Amino acid sequence: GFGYERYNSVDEIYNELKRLKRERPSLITLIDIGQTHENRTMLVVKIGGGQSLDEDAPSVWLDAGIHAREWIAPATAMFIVRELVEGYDVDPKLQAMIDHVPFYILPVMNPDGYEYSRTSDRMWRKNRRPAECQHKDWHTVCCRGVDLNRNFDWYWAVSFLPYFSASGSSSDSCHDTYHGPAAFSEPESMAVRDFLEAYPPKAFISLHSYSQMWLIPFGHRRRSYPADYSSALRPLALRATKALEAVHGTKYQVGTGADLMYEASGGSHDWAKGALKVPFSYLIELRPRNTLFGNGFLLPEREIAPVGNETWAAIRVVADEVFSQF
Ligand code: 0X9
Ligand code: ZN
Repeated sequence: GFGYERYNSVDEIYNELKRLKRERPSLITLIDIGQTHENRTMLVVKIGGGQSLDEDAPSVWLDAGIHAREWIAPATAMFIVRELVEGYDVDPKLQAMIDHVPFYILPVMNPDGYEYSRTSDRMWRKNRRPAECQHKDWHTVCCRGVDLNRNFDWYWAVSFLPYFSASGSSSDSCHDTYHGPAAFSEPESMAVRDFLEAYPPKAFISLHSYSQMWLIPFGHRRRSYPADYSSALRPLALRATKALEAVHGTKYQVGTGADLMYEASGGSHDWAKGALKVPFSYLIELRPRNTLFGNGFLLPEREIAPVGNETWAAIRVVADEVFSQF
């Protein structure tokens, strides 16, 4: 069964969300935002804000598991779901915040890929789009999957890199960063786009692993920043990561993905800021910091609670800022 300090299956996660909904029907709303290639439901849990879906209310969006193998991300999203539900009764400040600023949480954005990484290939990253075949020299190769974090309509399929790069955005369907045949070609990215356009949030946060980085738009190009990067986005990111560090001493780097890592276009957090104009948009690369101790995607389950606690402290800073501003 489900456990908050375990890496759970999609079914276990959805059953836990349904159990919470039965327990707290006035606090929780479950929203089916779409179906994947393999017909799994994409389930958003709304916490707070009353039961009606008010498009104009300020809100915070949190998604996790856009990349299949980054298991700590869905676990952290579920940890934050519990923090919100349990904190509501015992923390009056949190209650006031949630009543005014609901959270929309999509704990598993890529459920097909997540299940595939649990059952068949632990290092799977993309979704499970059916195979596309290409002719390469004298033979045909067919590969499955699109990198959903290259499939958003922000400089989609644009590569600024002079040579083939493993980390940018690839037109090769066999590559781990394949951007797909068109922007928003995938049911998962389409469902998220449609929901966010209908209920545009004030903060957009996407959970990934790993590197311990708090990434700010834009990631498609080095030295490219939104107009309010220095006045709003970066100062809030610094406050959030300070709160994070105060919990267990975990250090985060703050900056754009392009400056700190590599240029990559078509990312969801870039699209949220650049196209949807969400005021605060971030991508969080959770623990670990590096791979000195092996494969960074294989974070032991005993780290789920500490990661959950410290990440919640940081996200709460963002939500409090939305609460005080809007
Ligand atoms: O490559 C990604 O999509 C993200 N890293 S991950 O290891 N979780 O896959 C980072 C995207 C942030 N943007 C840029 N680095 N440009
Ligand atoms: Zn990722």
